[in-house]
Amino acid sequence: MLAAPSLSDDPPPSPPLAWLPFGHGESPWRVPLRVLTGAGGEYWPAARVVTSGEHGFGQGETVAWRSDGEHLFLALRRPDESLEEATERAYGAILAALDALGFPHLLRTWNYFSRIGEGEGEAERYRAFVRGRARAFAGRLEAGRYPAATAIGGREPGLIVHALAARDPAMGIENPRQLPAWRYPPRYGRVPPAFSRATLAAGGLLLISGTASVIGHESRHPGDLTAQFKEAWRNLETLCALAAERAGPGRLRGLRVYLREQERWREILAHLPRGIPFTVLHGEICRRELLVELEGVWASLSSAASSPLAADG
Ligand code: 3EB
Repeated sequence: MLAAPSLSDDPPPSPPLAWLPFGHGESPWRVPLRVLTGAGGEYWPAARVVTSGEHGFGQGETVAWRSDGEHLFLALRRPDESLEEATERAYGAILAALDALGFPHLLRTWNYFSRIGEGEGEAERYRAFVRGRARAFAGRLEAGRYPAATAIGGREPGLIVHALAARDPAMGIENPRQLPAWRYPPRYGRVPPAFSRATLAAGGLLLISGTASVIGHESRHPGDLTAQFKEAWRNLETLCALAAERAGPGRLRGLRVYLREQERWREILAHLPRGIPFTVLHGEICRRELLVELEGVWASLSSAASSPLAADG
């Protein structure tokens, strides 16, 4: 069973499914964003003994992987001079690794690249990323089976993709306050984004996508950080409530907050709920008017009870 990740300053003592240090550096496992406040990394506990390796694919793609036999974590880093092509190749390599290693169900991805809002119209880098991902998914994954996702801009060159996959399928969860991203109208891009608002993994872990102040398909509260935070929070809570209908009561186990204007992190602190570990990271949200994005993992209490982390809450 997939256990909730923990925010931590140090790598865990026993080999984890994944240890993702925050901040800049060479490793493909790094989340290449500056910590504004909070823990220095995130670890995903392993259910069993961990194996790891690297998979090479055509055109120089290398995917680093770690697995505990039930779940697979992948990390890939590559140049992004042509972001659409880079993304298509990256996802092609990831899907090939899932096939080769026997974890067919993609639960969650994180995508980091620089200058996400650069370029006008279809030339915008975020849209190029969206098209590349759609091309890789075409014929292999359909709406309703898309992974949860985050796509966030950083300062480091290159495309970094982290992905979590399972042997068992997960359920895509959509937010009734928002249009599914794959139904976004063409004003946000000729090709709509292929991600689910959340996925509920077997065993009761909800992996919540990057969640912003979007209602329907429209950004709300442009320029108002506090109001955006509160709207995004309501979106996040809505997804947790839907998960609880399926998996029983639970709680949020950890939050990442991505903030566009790094000097404003103190304004966020007042709004963060007590008792939920969080880290605030400096990141550019894909729409220019959005100042903040949230993501988190929610776990049903029954899943928490069998998790190695149950004692530390
Ligand atoms: C939104 O709600 C904000 O393209 O993978 C959030 C999370 C967003 C993931 C993605 C985009 C993605 O549309 C943007």
